[in-house]
Amino acid sequence: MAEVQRCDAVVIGAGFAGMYALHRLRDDLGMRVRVFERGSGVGGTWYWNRYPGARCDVESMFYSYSFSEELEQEWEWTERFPAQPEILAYAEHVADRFDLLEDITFETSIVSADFDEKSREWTVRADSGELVAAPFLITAVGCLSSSRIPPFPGLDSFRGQIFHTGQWPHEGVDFSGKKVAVIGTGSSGIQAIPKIAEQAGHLTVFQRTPAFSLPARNRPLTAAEVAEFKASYPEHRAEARVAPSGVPGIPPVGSAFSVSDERREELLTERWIRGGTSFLSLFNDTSVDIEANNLSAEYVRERIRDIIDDPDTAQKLLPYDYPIGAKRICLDTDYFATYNRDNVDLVSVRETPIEEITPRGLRVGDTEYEFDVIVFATGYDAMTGPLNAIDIRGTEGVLLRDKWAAGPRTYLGIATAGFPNLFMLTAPGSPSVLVNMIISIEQHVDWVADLLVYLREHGYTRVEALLDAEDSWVETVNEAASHTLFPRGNSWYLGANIPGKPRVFMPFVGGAGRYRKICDGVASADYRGFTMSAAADVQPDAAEVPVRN
Ligand code: NA7
Repeated sequence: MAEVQRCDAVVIGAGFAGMYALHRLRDDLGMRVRVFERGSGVGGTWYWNRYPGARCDVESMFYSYSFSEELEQEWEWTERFPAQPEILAYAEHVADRFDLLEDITFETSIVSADFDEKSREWTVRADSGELVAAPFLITAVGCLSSSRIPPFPGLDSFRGQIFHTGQWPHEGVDFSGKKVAVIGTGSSGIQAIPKIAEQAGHLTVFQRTPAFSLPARNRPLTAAEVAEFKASYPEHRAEARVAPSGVPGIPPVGSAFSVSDERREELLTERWIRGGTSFLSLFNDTSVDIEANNLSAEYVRERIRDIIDDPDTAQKLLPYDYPIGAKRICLDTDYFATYNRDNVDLVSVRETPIEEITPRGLRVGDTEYEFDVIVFATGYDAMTGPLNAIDIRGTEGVLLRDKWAAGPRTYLGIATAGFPNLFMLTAPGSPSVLVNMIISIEQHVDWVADLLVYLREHGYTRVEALLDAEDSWVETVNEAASHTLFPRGNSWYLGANIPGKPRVFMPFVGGAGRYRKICDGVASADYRGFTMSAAADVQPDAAEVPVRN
């Protein structure tokens, strides 16, 4: 039986959330923290997603930590939208600069976490066999970290190479001269396809649902731009924290119907040329009114028709299945133009699905396609997947995934009744994936840190979300989504990409700024919706072993 190590908090995951949680709890609160990370390095999403073309769709100057002015000033972003290698280098720089590595155990997954009511401790078990007990457990497992290859028959029979965009080999993949398939046209496929097409002998894209994609218009940042931005970083950050998307934007001009057809076309064209996701926030009714939405959607369809030379291919690429923005909007660089290349074909698998993977390739209906390489850009078991993969047992041994069998239930997207002293960073019920993730992460970690200080100051050792508060928050999250067009897309936000997954809209659509206010209101009302208690009856463990250093 492995000896149980003890510390003050266990953090699962060393992506941006886990790294900041470690820094905040250890360096500001003086806690002994152990972090466990599945990968061999920090960076989370940006550690795993090394596929060609991987890039963030939030602008660099905002997709970065704001907690350290020195860090803000010393780091140099080079492009408008940061590419994966640069974000990973940034994460590694942060880990070095703040001495995070010494408290992170890499290449180790947590397989279970059990709460013991008597000792008021979580005991986590790692796949290495290591056991660690701590009063607090913080999950920083990411929203898109359980990558998914659909269970196609014959998958193991393929004689070529298979890759998933979310588990890309560190040494890269050489596509030169090869016959390549990409399955999936979400954000990952749309970013990878143009890059793979440049190298491959031949590329065939298998598309089930055509996606809306906007031009990123990525470009190098100029030294003057960066200097100017850095000179007023505090103001930019203050704006970002209250902005709905966690990134300051241009205010909407009003309803899509408040302007003439000509003016609407002009405005949409301006946004199309500007690049990025601000196209979607031009009008204030795009995300709530299907008629208004369709005006922006049709504009994008028109651009696709303009770009694609072959009308049949254009027809296949036109997105009609869902309102624009109801599935995650994609940003691309030359995605649609890639279909004009001689070495690229598009196969629609909407009517006739991929039936099996064969030793030589894959089969759609009666047609077998042969490949050297198959790239799965088929997405993730989003948001709940990484949490449900761990046996997290709360009071009375209830498993979190059983509690969530009909869909995730949280209070504020951070805690859940029956699981005391557990904080889930950017969990379902928080804005997370709908906004700038780093803003969400900092807000969550800071809020948890303040709560931990509150507990300490009041002598409390146990905190748990109340069921009523949770029910009412779930209601708020559902209600917010129901006023939008989000539920009309078969998206991973809804769990609709996984057969059998409960169809529940998981993120809070009310915006980062509003969410922050709600959380602050809860804190200033003595953490309304939580029950807390002191440890009068808990025996401290005499054999406590300090873990740090
Ligand atoms: P997504 O957005 O979930 O996209 C997955 C894609 O894979 C999507 O086009 C799916 O089609 C397609 N897919 C999934 N299963 C199949 C099968 N069985 N056959 C054919 N096609 C399939 O994942 P991404 O990795 O692109 O992006 C995830 C997030 O990462 C993204 O939103 C950003 O936030 C960053 P479907 O649309 O379901 O018909």
